[in-house]
Amino acid sequence: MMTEIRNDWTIKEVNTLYNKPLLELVFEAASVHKEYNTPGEVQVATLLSIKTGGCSEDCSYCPQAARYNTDVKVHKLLDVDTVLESAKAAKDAGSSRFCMGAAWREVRDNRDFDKVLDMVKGVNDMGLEVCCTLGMVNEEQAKKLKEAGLHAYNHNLDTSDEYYADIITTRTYNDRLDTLDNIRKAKLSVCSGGIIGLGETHDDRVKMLHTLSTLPQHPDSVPVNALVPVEGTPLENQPRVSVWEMIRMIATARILMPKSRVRLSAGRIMMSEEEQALCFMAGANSIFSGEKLLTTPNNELNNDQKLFDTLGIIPMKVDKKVKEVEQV
Ligand code: SAM
Ligand code: DTB
Ligand code: SF4
Repeated sequence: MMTEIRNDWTIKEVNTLYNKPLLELVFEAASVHKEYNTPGEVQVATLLSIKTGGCSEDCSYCPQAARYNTDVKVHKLLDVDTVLESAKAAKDAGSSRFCMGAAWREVRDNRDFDKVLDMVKGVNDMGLEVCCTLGMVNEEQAKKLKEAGLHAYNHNLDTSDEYYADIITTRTYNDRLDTLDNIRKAKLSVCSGGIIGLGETHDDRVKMLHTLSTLPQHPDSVPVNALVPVEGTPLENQPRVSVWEMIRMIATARILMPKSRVRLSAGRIMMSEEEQALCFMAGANSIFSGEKLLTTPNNELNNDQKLFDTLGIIPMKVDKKVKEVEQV
């Protein structure tokens, strides 16, 4: 019998899973992963910052907030052609998903949004899965993005409801959940996850995983980021999280949300090949590849291809179906 897909997990159950002995947890996650996905298939996504820096928000981890003094090179929205060239290069290099990020608090109905809609159309026409992360959106904007050909929208919960106000004061957890609702209503694929290493407790991680896995539908993708501490941000001196904590998060997410793509996201550049292999074993089946995430360095595609060869991993093909994840 297949392990059932559930969105009625209790905090206690999530807590018990999260606190299992690590190897037992990884073994269970690997078994669930094998039931629902093709192990050895990993999605390769490429990120591009289409509008960098100058953001009005105060997310304490983010180098793009205008109020912090960081080295980020601020630029306004890129031209459509420049973005399409980047998308083509990503496709040629073997990426199947192209994700465009903008340092905006929210989408506004103006000419910049029209330009983003053109970018979405162009990238979709290339046959790539297009993803955007543009801050908060209302239902009408989400629908416009969908009509332009957008496949997925990334909007992270980042941490627990309780810890959120310690990290960001310029918006609330409910604002985040409302945007996730709007994305779902527009029938876009939902991408939502979080960051570890913000100074949160284990309970905060458990609560975030509980919130994600009890949404009306599991997010289709769940990025797990390790904080990249950036000079000039309030979290610049946060100690690096141990790789074991990343593995624990990935494995727990995999068991809670068997069909979602669990993405080993920021922080991968700090990991050895062996450490990454353990993350794949624990159920991670998506990565960002390419020399940059949004503003910080990332693993080069060439090296990732070598690692894939070593581990016998095959890059996932484009899949534009929005999964209707059946829930009980
Ligand atoms: N402005 C939009 C928003 O906040 O949703 C989109 C871009 S924002 C940079 C996308 C995500 O990047 C954030 O939600 C956060 O999870 C992640 N992020 C930003 N800075 C990070 C850092 N220094 N380390 C790890 N993840 C980070
Ligand atoms: C996600 O969860 N991680 C990516 C993507 N979604 C947009 C962003 C990570 C950003 C890391 C810091 C930077 O490069 O600016
Ligand atoms: Fe702005 Fe997004 Fe960075 Fe927050 S995470 S400061 S909203 S770009």
